Amino acid sequence: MYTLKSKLRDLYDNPAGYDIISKILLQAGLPRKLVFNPLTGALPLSFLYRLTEKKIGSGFFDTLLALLNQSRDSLGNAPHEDAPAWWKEAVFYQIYPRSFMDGNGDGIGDLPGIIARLDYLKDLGVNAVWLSPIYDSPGDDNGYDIRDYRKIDAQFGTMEDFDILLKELHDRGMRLVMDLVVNHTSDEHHWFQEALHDPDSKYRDYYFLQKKPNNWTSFFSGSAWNSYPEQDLWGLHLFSRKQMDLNWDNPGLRADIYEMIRWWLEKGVDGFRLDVINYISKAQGLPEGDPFVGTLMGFTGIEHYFYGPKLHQYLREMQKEAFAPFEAFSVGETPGIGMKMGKLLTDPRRGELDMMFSFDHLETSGHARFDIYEYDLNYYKEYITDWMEHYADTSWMSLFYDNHDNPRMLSKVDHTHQYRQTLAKLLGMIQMTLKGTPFLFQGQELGMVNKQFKNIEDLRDVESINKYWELCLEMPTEEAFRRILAGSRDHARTPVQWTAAEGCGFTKGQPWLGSDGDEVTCNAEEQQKDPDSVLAFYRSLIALRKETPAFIYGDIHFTHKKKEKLLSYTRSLNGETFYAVFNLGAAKMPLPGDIKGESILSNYPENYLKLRAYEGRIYRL
Ligand code: ISL
Ligand code: CA
Repeated sequence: MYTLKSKLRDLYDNPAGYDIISKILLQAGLPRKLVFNPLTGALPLSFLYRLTEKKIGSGFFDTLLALLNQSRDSLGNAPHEDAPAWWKEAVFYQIYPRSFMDGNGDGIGDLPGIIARLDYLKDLGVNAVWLSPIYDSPGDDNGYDIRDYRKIDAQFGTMEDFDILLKELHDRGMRLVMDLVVNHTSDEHHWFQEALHDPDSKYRDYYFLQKKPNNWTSFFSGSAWNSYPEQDLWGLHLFSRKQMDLNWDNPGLRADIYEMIRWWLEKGVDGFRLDVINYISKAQGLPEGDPFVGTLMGFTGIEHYFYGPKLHQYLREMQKEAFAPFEAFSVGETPGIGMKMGKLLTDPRRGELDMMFSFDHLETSGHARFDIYEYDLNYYKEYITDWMEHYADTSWMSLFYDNHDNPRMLSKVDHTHQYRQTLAKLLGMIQMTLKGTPFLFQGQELGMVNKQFKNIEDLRDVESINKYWELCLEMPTEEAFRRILAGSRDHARTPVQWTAAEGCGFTKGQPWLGSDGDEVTCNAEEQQKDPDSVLAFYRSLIALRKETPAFIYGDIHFTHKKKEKLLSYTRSLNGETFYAVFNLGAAKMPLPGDIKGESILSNYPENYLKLRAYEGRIYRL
């Protein structure tokens, strides 16, 4: 049993303990280096308790100890050889279908639109697509609220369009990974409708419908409970009011989900990205959330489901029942999961997930998504060094900066966009040469940046809109809007900038979410013709990665670990070695003295004796 007398070091030996304590300390704004300092390990947990009591409160420590005493999984640390797999060799491209390409002029991207742009993806060199949800949905959260798992949403097209898309992708040597949203369904799903209206329905227990709510809050503002006065019931929704959480403790629900997964895999889909998959197991009886944890993390109740008691069990079951028979690929979206818990989820010997998306690198220490601050890439250096050394020894890492839930990394690092092209190329160079599987998000290859939305009417995202009105209760509207601009998911959701034309070459109609005119200077059509463009650079980078096994399976070794703002590492395999060096800041710095070999790629035109602002170089030794 862990108690307040346990040494921090012993708590750190528990994967959940390690991740939670480091998360709390980082959240509190301590530098990564300090958090991971071995000297603090000899202190007892009570020291942290005394140190923080006034701010943290004993409830937090009770919660922490309960979580640790419940999760006794330990890590087998023996590193292993990487077994080859297509998804380790792939470069993924995430398509957010509403915003990728509109085929019929209604202003909303669709499947025929995607099909029309497949040659663009082929030319870019990516060989796997992750497609965000295209299933039938009322669209409260742009498709992450599914009404029918086996139907294509009419605004995206038909099942016939889908079959064509899958075939056309496969014909071009590309794989298709779909989005699997099984933590919740739309409240319009027939399971929920029957559950709500028929007390004897077998679906009643598929959801959390009960007489009283608890104090949990929703990720999209307010309480996590809907009241249904006619039925005298409350229903749990961690996300929007129309996204009702599924009760995974019900075996019938799990069987239905696995059958649905197999149905898609039988169609020939290559795998799934599993939406908030770490939230599926909720603590028995849905206990009240600790107020301190709620304030610190921004969401009350999260400790009772972000790493729930049966998570590992359900993932193993899903792997066995649905994925394994098809040798299908799985990548979990796992917000809040840190490095060590992540290892438990993705160590290939445990049979749970192939890969996961951790989000620990998306904000620097002490910051959250809606804070206004500039991202210091030195934080990424510390993060990635740590993960490569202590996670990638047993698990295969996903590498990404952007997705449909976050502002563009390019803009987070450089608010003024002074270094736009250089920085876009630098990020790509790092992503393509680290060990792991790169996931590009649409538009990243063009250097697309955050949008200059003018006011809340310009935004469409349920999260931004709810949060805006919540913030307006506490601060002037201008300030509330500034905060929303810092973190809005809509920055990533504007149409892909295909051409300079009105509608960005994305639509002949009125786009569902407008651009701000940036397409005039940044678009695919112009960049196709320009050998110095971000697009051309990504094309070379992807080609380099695909033709160089050392960048895929090669060992990684970091150099100059203590030098601020310098990220440098070697990749080597079968006698072939590459050396990558990156200046992570705007100030010039001397070239590291240990550079040898021939420079094969740089984001600056000619060689120079220093590393310029955000300059990166790759050498072949
Ligand atoms: O917005 C967040 C919390 O404030 C993010 O953490 C995000 O909700 C989280 O990463 C989960 O995202 C996924 O599930 C959501 C959906 O809205 C996102 O688009 C999806 O990627 C609910 O399905
Ligand atoms: Ca359309």
